[in-house]
Amino acid sequence: MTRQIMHIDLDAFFVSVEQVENPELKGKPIVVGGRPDRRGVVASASYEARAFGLHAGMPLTTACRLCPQATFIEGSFPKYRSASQRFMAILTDFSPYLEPVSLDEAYLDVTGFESIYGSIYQMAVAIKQRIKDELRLCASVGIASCKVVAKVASELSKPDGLLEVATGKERSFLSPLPITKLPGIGKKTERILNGLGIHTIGKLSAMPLSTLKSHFGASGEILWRYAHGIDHRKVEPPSAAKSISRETTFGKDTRDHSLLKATLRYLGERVGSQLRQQGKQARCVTLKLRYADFTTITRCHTLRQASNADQTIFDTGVELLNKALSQEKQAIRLIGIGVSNLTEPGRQLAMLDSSAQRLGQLNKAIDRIRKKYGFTAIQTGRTLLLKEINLSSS
Ligand code: TTP
Ligand code: MG
Repeated sequence: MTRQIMHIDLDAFFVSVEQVENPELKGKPIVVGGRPDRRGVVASASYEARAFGLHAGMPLTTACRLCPQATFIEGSFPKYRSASQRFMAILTDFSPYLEPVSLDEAYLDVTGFESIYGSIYQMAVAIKQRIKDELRLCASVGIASCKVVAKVASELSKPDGLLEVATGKERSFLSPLPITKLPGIGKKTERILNGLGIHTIGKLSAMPLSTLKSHFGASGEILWRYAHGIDHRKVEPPSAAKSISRETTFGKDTRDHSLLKATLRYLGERVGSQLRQQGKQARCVTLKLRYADFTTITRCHTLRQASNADQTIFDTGVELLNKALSQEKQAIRLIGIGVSNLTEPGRQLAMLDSSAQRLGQLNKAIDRIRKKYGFTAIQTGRTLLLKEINLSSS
């Protein structure tokens, strides 16, 4: 059966999120990445800025020289992450066969969905509309029988585009396009191919497989297949997380044990909360420390019984911390805590152990309050110390 794959990519993602927040920025050359006088590169440029030659990866100083009238924005990752989560949630509503590729890009396997939406094209129109209605963002969509052609189609349709390549037309669609449109062809491959007189995907597809292999080894065969519009890669939903962790860097290196423990409690509660959200328990707790001289250590402890209780995560973390502090006297720059070896909860065991059961109920109640009023709505005594300091963690 012929597959139907969609590739969806948001237009000028970081910039567009900024424009939603501040509509005055719409229709103007905007750059997200940092101030023009700082080191760093362009992360996202509005299409108006691209007209001046600006693109992702360009040094900010060059961007400023080419387009001094652009507005330069530092950007805020948590904001983009949250927009990305909402974007992916919309896509999951349309098909469970979702493969997120980056924050603003995903493949959907939509084979057979035409019976629900009338056609795959109509389905794509509905997806774009929901993204516009709910997020005020523009997405470009490519539809084809395989991933590589769907991706090339969505890129080509940008901005606010929708392009469907009919099954059987993959090769004729790709043929006139410059080789740089094919995923995987970077500057170096382009140079070599140009040296061989190859500038279009059509020319590339006419090359003998053996010649491509002799120049590019194993990736020569992938190039040859992509150029023919052949790509058997499946849309792979992400496998469940194997570990969960949180860490934070202190504004100033510290030796203050109370501060270290309060931070550990806070980070541990975030880990515990995510663990319970996923309906998992963990067997392994890991502490991470980075010292003033940047040496980094991790220490882990395997629990006798899997747990998702904040108290257990914290107690284990503190034990590991105390041991580490007794061995190394340097000030600490970063502290982190994580859990791994995740399992589905063994309810039977928890029922036998009434203290584990009580902890479980307590954590459930805390999670409910936090879901309603925000994470810091309820705080354990130890983390109150942190009220004075920045609670951000990554
Ligand atoms: P892209 O989808 O590559 O770029 P874009 O969404 O800004 O523009 P387009 O309309 O062409 O899709 O990347 C998505 C986001 O990822 C982008 O907004 C910023 C971030 N990013 C970087 O931080 N650095 C980079 O080098 C690139 C390419 C993207
Ligand atoms: Mg994008």
